[in-house]
Amino acid sequence: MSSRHNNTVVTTLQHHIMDEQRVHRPDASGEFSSVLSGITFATKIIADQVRRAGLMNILGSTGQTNIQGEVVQKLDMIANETILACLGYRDNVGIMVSEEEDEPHIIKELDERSKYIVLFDPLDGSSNIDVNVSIGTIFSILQRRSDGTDGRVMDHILQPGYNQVAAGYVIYSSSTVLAYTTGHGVHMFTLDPSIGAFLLSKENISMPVSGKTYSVNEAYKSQFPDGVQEYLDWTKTKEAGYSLRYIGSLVADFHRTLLKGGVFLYPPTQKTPEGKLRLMYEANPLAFLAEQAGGVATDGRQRILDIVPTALHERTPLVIGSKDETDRVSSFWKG
Ligand code: AHM
Ligand code: MG
Repeated sequence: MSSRHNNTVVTTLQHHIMDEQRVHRPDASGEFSSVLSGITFATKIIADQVRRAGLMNILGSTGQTNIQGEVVQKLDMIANETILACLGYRDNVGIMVSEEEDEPHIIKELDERSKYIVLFDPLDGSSNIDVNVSIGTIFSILQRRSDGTDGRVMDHILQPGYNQVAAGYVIYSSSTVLAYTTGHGVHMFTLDPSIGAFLLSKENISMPVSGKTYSVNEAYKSQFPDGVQEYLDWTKTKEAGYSLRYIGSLVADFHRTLLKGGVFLYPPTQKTPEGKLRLMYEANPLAFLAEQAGGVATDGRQRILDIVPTALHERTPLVIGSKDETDRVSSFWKG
């Protein structure tokens, strides 16, 4: 469903989700669209808060309280509470899992009505907030399992990434952009702040098959496995001719890799032998998007989406990006 404006077709995210449901899930009840629209509503509020972040510091008299005497909260806590508030009252969401909280939020008993489990990193890359660098929200949606759980909450949550029914991210940057997939391609929307709507900007995105950009925190090189170090040495040879781009904000580094190609790596280090990034709400959703766009995501050993999680906040090494570039990393490092 789209509108025509000056001979240009304008499609809102809401309409896009409804159209997708009509084509791919004609029997759908609309509950799933309602979960997605809850998330997008929250991200509009977060985008507004991110834009005001600098002002909040100015308005806060001591750094502790703002001009109304309210406590100035950290933006990542605001983002967390915003998502919980926007999704918590929806009948169809049973459980929410946030990077900011140790335990899952059990909102309702999982049943036919409240069958969705939403996992999210409310504000990824938050160390970049104070320096005006892009940050983002990442989300993953699972459905409760229909068998073999005896009602155990963790069994419903700890599902491999290939079970995701949707995933996406929002990047708060020069513009606010949302990318999502439900397993039928990756679609991108740009927020028009004047009307408060996400408008379709790119449909069925393909990640370039190759791209001579690698993205890694190379300061840790001496701590990386030998194969990764050899790969990084190779990127600097004349024949390779690569460029390095590293923002230190996963959503921003992934967004660039999705559109321009290349590879992002966060390998194991001596300090973080399991990797730093979280499987369930960072690696899994981005891996789903990468694969839907024709890219690849592994932990060096296996496909990210095949990993069976054993803990809520489990970490994983991550190699994600263009097919040729991730293959190249694998030819040096087997994980
Ligand atoms: P966060 O979820 O606490 O923000 O940490 C995750 C971030 C990612 O956005 C980014 O890719 C990575 O940490 C950067 O880590 P480092 O500073 O070690 O390079
Ligand atoms: Mg994060």
